[in-house]
Amino acid sequence: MQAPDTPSAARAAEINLERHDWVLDEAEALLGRPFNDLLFLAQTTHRSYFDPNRIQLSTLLSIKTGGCPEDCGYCSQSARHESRLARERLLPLDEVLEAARAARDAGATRFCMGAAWRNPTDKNLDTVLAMVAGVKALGLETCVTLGMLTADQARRLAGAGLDFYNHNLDTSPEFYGRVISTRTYRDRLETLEHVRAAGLKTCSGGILGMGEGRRDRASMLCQLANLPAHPESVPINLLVQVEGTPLFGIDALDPLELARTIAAARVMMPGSHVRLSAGRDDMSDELQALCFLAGANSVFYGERLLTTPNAGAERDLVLFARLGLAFETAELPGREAPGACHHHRDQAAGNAAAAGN
Ligand code: SAM
Ligand code: DTB
Ligand code: SF4
Repeated sequence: MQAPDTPSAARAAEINLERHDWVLDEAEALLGRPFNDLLFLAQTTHRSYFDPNRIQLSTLLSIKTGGCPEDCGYCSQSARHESRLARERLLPLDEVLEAARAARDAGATRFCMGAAWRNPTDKNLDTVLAMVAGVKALGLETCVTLGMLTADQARRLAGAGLDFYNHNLDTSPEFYGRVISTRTYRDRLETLEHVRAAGLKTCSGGILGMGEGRRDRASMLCQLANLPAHPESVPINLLVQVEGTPLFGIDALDPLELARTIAAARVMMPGSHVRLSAGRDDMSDELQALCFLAGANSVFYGERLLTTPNAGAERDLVLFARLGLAFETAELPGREAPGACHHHRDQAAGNAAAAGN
């Protein structure tokens, strides 16, 4: 019989736990473990919760671009920065549904609609509710990110059949004031409370590479993991540097810190989908592979994020085929499983063959 204090028993005790009592020193120590130990723990944890060779694909659409009154230092859409994108109107329903259909046909299972608002007005929300219903009817999971929500707005979104609400904590409470001044960390936590209370699934994560330190990354993960329920979806974005924003030109993050943060997110929120989110366009295939090994099991899939380019479906299908990664399917009635769709399988196989595999 194995003594309870052997390394393997200790390791077994480290995984399979969904905890909500992380303390900052502990999370920072996790992030700072020897790289191989951290990745092994993350991959072992990942395997006890998920099929390690399957990822979830979400496609983004900006339904209302630019002219945002908030001052988020990373964002191209703030009216307060020199980057100032042209302010556009809320897209018409038919354009949104056309984009959703294309995303579904390309293999995505979730369609995420983002609006450059501090918060939606009730009139705008009516329009979004129609979009949610229309996108759902196409057999896609739905996610929206519209800024701060009242409890009543969250309930109305749930009533329309919305699956996920995305609202990121973005960074640690300690670093937050260096990035955003127009809304508080508490405001963000309150919106997440409303989302949970309405019975919506939560999508919440943050951005790395904004000049924060490892302790900030650990602190952000503690905030997420210590929520009353782990967010079902945890997007980890790498800052996309946009000219004219205050964070443009900041030193790039060591890519291994991204892999470490993904691994720690996997260990701390073992049952959540961890999404390797913005920034993939500038990542090597090898760095992405390392992040999948660290436990990332979701990506934004498609040609664009909200206002900047994404890695693109063609490149992704080759990469997924090279890694033997299959797509997750949405458990929604009336939709064909993308992994089972001949078009994608053949396309991925053809692309991989062209890539010499
Ligand atoms: N306006 C709403 C809000 O901020 O609550 C929703 C849309 S906003 C663009 C959604 C999230 O995208 C932000 O919270 C941030 O985490 C992420 N994001 C925005 N610009 C980014 C950038 N340049 N690089 C990485 N992530 C970014
Ligand atoms: C999230 O965490 N990342 C997405 C989504 N949620 C809304 C947004 C990424 C935006 C990247 C910069 C841009 O395209 O404007
Ligand atoms: Fe506005 Fe959202 Fe951009 Fe902040 S992140 S400036 S709230 S669009």
